[in-house]
Amino acid sequence: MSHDRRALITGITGQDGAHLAELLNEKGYEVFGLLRGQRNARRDALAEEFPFIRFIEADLTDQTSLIQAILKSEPTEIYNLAAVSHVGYSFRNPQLTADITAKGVLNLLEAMRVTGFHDTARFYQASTSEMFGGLDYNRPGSGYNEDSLFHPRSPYGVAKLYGHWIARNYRESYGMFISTGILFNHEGERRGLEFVTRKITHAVAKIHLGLQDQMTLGNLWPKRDWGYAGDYVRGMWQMLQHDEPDDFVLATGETHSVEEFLVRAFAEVGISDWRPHVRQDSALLRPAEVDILLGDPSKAERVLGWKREVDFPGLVRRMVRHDVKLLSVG
Ligand code: NDP
Ligand code: GDR
Repeated sequence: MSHDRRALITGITGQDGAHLAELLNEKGYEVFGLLRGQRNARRDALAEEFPFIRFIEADLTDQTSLIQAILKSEPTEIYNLAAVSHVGYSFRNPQLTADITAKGVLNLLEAMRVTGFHDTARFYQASTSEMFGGLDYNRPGSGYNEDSLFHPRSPYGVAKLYGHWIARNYRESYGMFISTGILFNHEGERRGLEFVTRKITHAVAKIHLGLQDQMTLGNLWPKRDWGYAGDYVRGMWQMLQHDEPDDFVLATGETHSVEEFLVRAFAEVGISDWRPHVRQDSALLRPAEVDILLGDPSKAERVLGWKREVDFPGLVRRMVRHDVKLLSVG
């Protein structure tokens, strides 16, 4: 193997996978990406955008394939970003969510042990603010930190909590270099259209261009701590460069409602009377909602020197502008 820094990324076809692949390539890593399925529709687009990625076929639910992936890539760092990551989908597919988002983490950690890479490779686990749940009793006024109580509110959150604890358990039991990033929502122009921010900016761009008139949403009042994905993958990398493995919250320290995001997105294209363009559908409500999330990133700022660069207005602006440009071309 030529490079002395080799990263294996699971979830390469997702939002964070693309941002991280780009960052690690800039830093001189050889980047390997796990691709699942017989024919992954994202493969060609990714290969065109990032010709440096070396794809390896494997699935988090198939341990033999994970062992092969590690043997082929001989990674110095593994970033486990793969998951069923949509909260609403996890309510409809709870068992699949447990198999991938929870047990998939164990499969990958065991694959590291079987191959002996647990001694040398560093491991990042993509944990989430959804583990906190946003309830009154466990919510510190200053925002959730690494020591806050967990109370997940969805099959996704529960599965991620297993992933978080099995990762910590392997760190404590086998002395592995495993860091978990408890990341609050992060968005951007690469966000999947099934998540509310991108769904909004894409629809606002279409409305602006006269390609559609209305969008359909669920609850508008939930609040999230929304940052930019590019800032957050930098934090993931910083966690694995630190002297010691640890757990870190990445967040902006601000919280805004879905409605605030919506209002700003419409304002970007000069629409102040947005209500005629938004319909609400109870089919988009979740059996349990996370009302409010606010994170306290002070540990990551202090220990890693992590700092987010994009603020909330900047995030909405870049997403709307990107989608207007994207749809204007087509
Ligand atoms: P995405 O939903 O965009 O990407 C999920 C990735 O997981 C896709 O590449 C998908 O591949 C892959 N995947 C799903 N199932 C399997 C499987 N069985 N085997 C292998 N790969 C699989 O997520 P994000 O990029 O937004 O997030 C990355 C990670 O960070 C996720 O674990 C998410 O839960 C977590 N997270 C995300 C936050 C956010 O705000 N974005 C915040 C906190 C945590 P395919 O294309 O084949 O479906
Ligand atoms: P979230 O993101 O559940 O926070 O999980 P999502 O964008 O799906 O929802 C945010 C809030 O918006 C409300 N909402 C809608 N959501 C979607 N997807 N579609 C809609 O039409 C809609 N209308 C209103 C939701 O009810 C919710 O309150 C994301 C994922 O990336 C997780 O993987 C990650 O762990 C967390 O962020 C942190």
